[in-house]
Amino acid sequence: MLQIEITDRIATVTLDREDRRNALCEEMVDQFSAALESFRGVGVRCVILRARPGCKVWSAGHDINELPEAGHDPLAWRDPLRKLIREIESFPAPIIAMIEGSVWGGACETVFACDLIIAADDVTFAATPAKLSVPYNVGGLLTFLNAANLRIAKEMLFTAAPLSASRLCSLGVINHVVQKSSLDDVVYGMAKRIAANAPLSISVMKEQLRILAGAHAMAPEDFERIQGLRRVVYNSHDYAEGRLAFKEKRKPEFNGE
Ligand code: YXS
Repeated sequence: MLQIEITDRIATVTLDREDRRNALCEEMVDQFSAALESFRGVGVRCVILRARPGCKVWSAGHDINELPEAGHDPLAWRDPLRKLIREIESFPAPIIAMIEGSVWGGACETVFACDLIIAADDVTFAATPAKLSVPYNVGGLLTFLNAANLRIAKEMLFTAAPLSASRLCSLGVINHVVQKSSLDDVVYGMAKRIAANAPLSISVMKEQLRILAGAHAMAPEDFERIQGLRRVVYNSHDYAEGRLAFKEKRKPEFNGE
């Protein structure tokens, strides 16, 4: 499900599950974790996360077939998507998201959790919890808030509509949007520049920024209220309907219950 290559301390991880539009399943996330572990051992100084060149879909997001039945939290701590985000954020070297094609659902958060984002000029991002009646989790919403401002996060999450990479770049959500023909040069040029710098200083700054970005005080009762509200959603008819409609390849009929 992944292709791995390492050259001059730069690792390239290529999503390779095109038959499922690179949906992020548990097995793929486990392979990704194992790859990052192996990179630590050989002193990799920058990781590039990409899909196959010329892909139409970078990733269709969380594997919907692995979303639990109603009554279970679909984005609990042990969920593969949550594990993937934590792996990206805690890996000591910078991870550059190299994007072609369209990005959906949890794959948007995956890209936003990466340290740098460089996208081709025809790329779009669609955050889709509202399409499936999924109650996004607190850490995941924080990833969106740290990547975009509140207004843009709300537009993405409430409309579930694709936003263009150029618009997100103008808003500072994406580092660079380039012509597809120069994507490789720009990404690997940045990776080489990072790999030539001091790895210890970079890894410590990455961890400092992770801690600072996640430093949000919250009263325990507020967290419990959020979790209670999320439980209402993943116990709802609409959550069950969202998953069923996808499986039956039809438009969901939400009734707000
Ligand atoms: O019909 P077969 O068996 O060939 O399988 C189809 C799709 O069912 C499958 N597939 C997926 N399987 C599991 N999880 C997915 N996310 C997923 N997406 C696609 O791949 C085969 C080819 O799909 P098809 O025919 O639709 O391809 P396409 O090129 O016409 O369209 C590509 C997409 C990405 C526009 C389309 O597949 C699509 O809309 N996929 C779902 C995108 C989405 O809503 N993702 C959110 C997943 S849930 C998630 O990420 C979070 C929990 S949340 O919702 O909170 O963000």
